[in-house]
Amino acid sequence: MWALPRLPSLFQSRKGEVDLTLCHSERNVGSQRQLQPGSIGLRCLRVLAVTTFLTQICPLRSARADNGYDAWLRYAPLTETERAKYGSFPAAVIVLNNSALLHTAEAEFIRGVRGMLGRTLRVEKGVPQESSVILGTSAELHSIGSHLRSPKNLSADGYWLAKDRIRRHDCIIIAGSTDRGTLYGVFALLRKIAFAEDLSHLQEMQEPANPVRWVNDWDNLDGRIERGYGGRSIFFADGSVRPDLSRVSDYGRLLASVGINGCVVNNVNADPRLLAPNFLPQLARVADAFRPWGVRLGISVDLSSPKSLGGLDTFDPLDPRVRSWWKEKAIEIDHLIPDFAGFLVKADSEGRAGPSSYGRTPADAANTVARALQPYGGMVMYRAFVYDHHLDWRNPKNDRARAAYDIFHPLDGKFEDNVIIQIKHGPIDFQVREPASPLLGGLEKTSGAIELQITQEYMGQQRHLCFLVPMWKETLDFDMRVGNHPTPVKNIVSGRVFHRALGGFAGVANVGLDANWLGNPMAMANLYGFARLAWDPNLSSAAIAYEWTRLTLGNNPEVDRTVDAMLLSSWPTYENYTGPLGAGTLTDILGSHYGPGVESSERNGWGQWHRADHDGIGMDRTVATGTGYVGQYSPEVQKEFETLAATPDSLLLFFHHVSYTYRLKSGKTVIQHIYDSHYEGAERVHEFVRMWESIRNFVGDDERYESVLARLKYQEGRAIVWRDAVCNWFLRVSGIPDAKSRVGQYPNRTEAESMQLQGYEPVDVEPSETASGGKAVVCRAPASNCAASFHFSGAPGTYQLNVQYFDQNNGKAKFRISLNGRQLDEWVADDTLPNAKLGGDTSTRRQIRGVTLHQGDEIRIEGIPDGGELAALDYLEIEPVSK
Ligand code: GCW
Repeated sequence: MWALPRLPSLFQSRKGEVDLTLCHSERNVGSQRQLQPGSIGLRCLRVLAVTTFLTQICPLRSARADNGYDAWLRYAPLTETERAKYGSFPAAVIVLNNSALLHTAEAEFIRGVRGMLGRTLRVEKGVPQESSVILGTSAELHSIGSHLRSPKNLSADGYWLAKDRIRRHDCIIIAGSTDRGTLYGVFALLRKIAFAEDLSHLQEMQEPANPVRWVNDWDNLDGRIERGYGGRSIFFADGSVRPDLSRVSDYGRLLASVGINGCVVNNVNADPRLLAPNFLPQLARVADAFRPWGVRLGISVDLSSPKSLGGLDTFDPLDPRVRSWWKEKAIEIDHLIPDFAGFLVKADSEGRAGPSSYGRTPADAANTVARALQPYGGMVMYRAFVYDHHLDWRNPKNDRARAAYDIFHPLDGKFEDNVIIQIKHGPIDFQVREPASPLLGGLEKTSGAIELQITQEYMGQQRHLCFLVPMWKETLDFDMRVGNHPTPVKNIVSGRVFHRALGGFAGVANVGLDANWLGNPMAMANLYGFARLAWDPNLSSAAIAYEWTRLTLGNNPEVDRTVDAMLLSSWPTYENYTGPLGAGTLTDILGSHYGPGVESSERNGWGQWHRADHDGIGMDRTVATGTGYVGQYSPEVQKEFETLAATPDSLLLFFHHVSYTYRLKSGKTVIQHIYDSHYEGAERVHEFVRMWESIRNFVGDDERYESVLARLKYQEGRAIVWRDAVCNWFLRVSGIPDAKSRVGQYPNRTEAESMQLQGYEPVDVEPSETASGGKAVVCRAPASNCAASFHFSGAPGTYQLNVQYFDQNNGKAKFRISLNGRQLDEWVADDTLPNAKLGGDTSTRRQIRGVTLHQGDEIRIEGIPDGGELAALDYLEIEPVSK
């Protein structure tokens, strides 16, 4: 009998004992909670003591299980000790106006306080008659006390939190510059309560650094999401807006809680149908769902719409008929969505239509659309991601990295005031390491926004832990030295450096219908971190990690320490086992952008070249001998990158072509760094698993605990796939062996093709480095059940068995492994990895821990194919368990 992989049963701990914590009614908040007499938790304990029919009598556990939906807004009950700090917390809340936003703020505040402090606040009107929480705008505060004034005038969306006496009553004031600011203040105060902060001297003012704090979602009208890894669209299905928009409203809540004020809901590869007269009312429903949360709706538009949708014979932005078409469209939209945020435009890029068809510039196009929106306060976010993807790779002077600056810098000052140039943070495309895009320092008379990618397209697609805040911080802190002055990117995009009224952040989020939004609860740290940086780019990575961990996993110091350490080292770790020294993510750039594919970026027009060959690696982008890209930076920055001597190791291969034996500043050769970093990265992921396991008893929620653990174990195996593929490719191409004799030598492995095969047949895998020894075995018809076996010949002892197999996405093959005829494990290869082929995307590891082996033992792996999936095996590794 084949069984699906087993999760631990609800009331069974890993040791097979009954887990008492699971019956805890307040289990989300960690281990420090005390059971109260008569509490459900204590009742459960009693019940557990007398019965074995646990699941029938203590069903609370699953009801409380956290599936990640509430993300950082869990409002989990504080401990009694923590609650004691809020003994004198007001019992009433007074709301100073009647707007929809303040109703939201009031309801949210009551919800949060009820969850964390267990009290339900009364709603009162007018001046306080008792100790109260006051919600309103700074202007409205005067109506209840003329002395109530925020320390300075708040800018848009800012808020003031204070403790003050009003008519002899101690009150807590949450006052925004606008209603939206008040809502943000509510969320900020709730965060403080979640952290169990003392509020007795509350006095804080906050203003966002950036006026534009938007997310972009790349959703298609059929419900698929481009580069989305968290399920299907929350906005669209089957060509229309979904009938039920409750997820949109909950998304609005999540976004508002961290200060996001705009959301573009459809793919930048836009479908013109979105602007059709019968579609706009549907979009108005989305705007309605967002509005109570202060999130304005924006949409991506296809510049060919006047022709493809409007029936004109042109979409030339300078044609008067095209201009009128956009004006009419803007009127139509304003009628339905009065607070419309604006249009996002991808044009002349990756096959999208654009002004170049008529010999016009991006400024011509952006301005035509911007003028149409101007009367209604809408903006145009025009993406600088414009490049030729048919570049001639044979020409060493060609360089995709140059494109954004070459195209947009000459247009500086030619854009309308409501145009913002949205610039990807690096000059290529969300690679694991890139320098800051020179265009971020190249627009002085035009507003700009930095585009960051929250969805982990090149960063492990949410299956790998990769906290991106430290990477984003490097770009935000990158000093462009414009005019020889300190000009960090964060101060340019905020508008401060060049005195622009607009500017800010756009983050590609791509949330989906999965319960936890992004497909992995840990990935939500990136959405949280993006928003917090958009609000305040001076926050440190550590502070953001700390906030997120406490809000998501509770206030347990052990959990905080461990998870923060994992988060903060996860990006360098991912970099280590994927793309070293600025060479880019060495992934399959022609396909999924997921697994290793070192060679895929070469000899094609996409321009993500690293130019690795027999002699060396790296793109020469210098002014002296290379593509001249370095010349796009200010003179002082040029000095950092023009010479080998000055360039930091981390970006060496982005800027220079060097031999494999070139010695880095670290003292290592390039090739040895490539080998070592891949081994270090894989080893670190192994530690992540151990770290997560060490906090099992404190995380306090089995569903989340298990799902994160499963992902980390998967990542542990994947890091080895990456390590081996990249190292073997470089070994083959450079011919230089690993000084530590690891690469290409795997003494604990038995290749499947060298086992005794029944029904299985060997096949070559392409590219060859994505399978051990370049080969796998597959179970093909007429066989319907295959086996590979061999006899163990090593020293007797305890081992971990690692079965390397391929989990294609076109079937659900089954595997079983047995020792001397006794089954050790069985599983179904039912993951939905982004490929149907054997190779770097699908190679997966199954670990079986703690197996005792003696010489001559027979190990047998059986596979049953399903659909197109051929139960393919790569190798078995018998790993000694370290003492
Ligand atoms: O990185 C590339 C992605 C495309 C995306 C494009 C872009 C929406 O692979 O899927 O298209 O960037 O940013 O426009």
